[in-house]
Amino acid sequence: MASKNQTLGEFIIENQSSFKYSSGELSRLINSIRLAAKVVNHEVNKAGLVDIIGAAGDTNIQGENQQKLDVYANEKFIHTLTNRNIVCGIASEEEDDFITINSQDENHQNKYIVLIDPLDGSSNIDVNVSVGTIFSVYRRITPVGTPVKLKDFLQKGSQQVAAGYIVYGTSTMLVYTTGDGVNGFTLNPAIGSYYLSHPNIKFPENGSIYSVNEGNYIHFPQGIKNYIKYCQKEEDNRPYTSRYIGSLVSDFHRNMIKGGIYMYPKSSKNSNGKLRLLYECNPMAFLAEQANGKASDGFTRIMDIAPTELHQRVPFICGSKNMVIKAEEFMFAAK
Ligand code: P6P
Repeated sequence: MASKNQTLGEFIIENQSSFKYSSGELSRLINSIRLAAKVVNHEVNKAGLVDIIGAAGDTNIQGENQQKLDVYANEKFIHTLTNRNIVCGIASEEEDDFITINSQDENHQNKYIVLIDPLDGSSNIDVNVSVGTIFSVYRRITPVGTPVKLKDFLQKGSQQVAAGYIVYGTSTMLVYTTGDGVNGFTLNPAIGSYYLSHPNIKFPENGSIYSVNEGNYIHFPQGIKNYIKYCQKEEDNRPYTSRYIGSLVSDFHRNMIKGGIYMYPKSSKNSNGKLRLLYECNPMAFLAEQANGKASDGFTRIMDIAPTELHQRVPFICGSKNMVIKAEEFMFAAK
């Protein structure tokens, strides 16, 4: 049983046996993410002080300006995961293709792959708004001992063995699941340890916060427009409050604690929405469902979507179960 103020290290050891693949490798994987997060946190927290912010000049496969901190975070997570000799492959929002990790004994014995958005919400870096890292972990499906293949990365979200995020906010938190609930750990920067601050987090089944970029309203599907008007109607416990940080991890985290719904729908500008299925929507959907929430594209459970490409986008509706159900009702009614 988790006890408050337990360190992340103690928690991992205590709960390792409950993880059905408990071989210690996943624990070492979570530990390596913990380490990389501390290093990235240090840079994020001083971003305004050194010339590490601002566009790196390059653009990534998303066609977005790569902020230097994006590049830095990407390099740190890839370096840490590679050096710990734990994974056999990595896919990242900042990398055009997946990376094959040749295990130090060159025989690809590692059985986990990681997909990562190293610094989500990076457009907020220059304005001192919280950003986050999102990660998703699978067991490979191609034979151990061979180089990973694309199919190892194109698994449904329901096959994830772990997922989580780090939110670099007013405090730095690591929130993750291995399929046995969601737990949040807060970093004590003075000693560099994470402490269990939010054991067994659950989405309130109902909420009164909706998060969506209403600047895109005229481009939304009619079902989303109708749901937004429902949220704004003076009736029952509505109108709801609108909160939109522009950083998925922060909006998700607030909604999970307080209750709420986050939406990034498709639009006439983004025909499949903006968010990436593999390293944004699937990990957040795994966390949502483990916290008694719900995640869909408006019609289909996110973790049932069969991926077809590494950087594919999907419409994303996620949060308190009854709010997502209501939004889906509006989507089906307008179909
Ligand atoms: P928009 C950040 O770029 C991100 O991927 C999410 O973290 C965030 O919720 C969304 O995009 C913001 O996008 O188009 O509203 O600025």
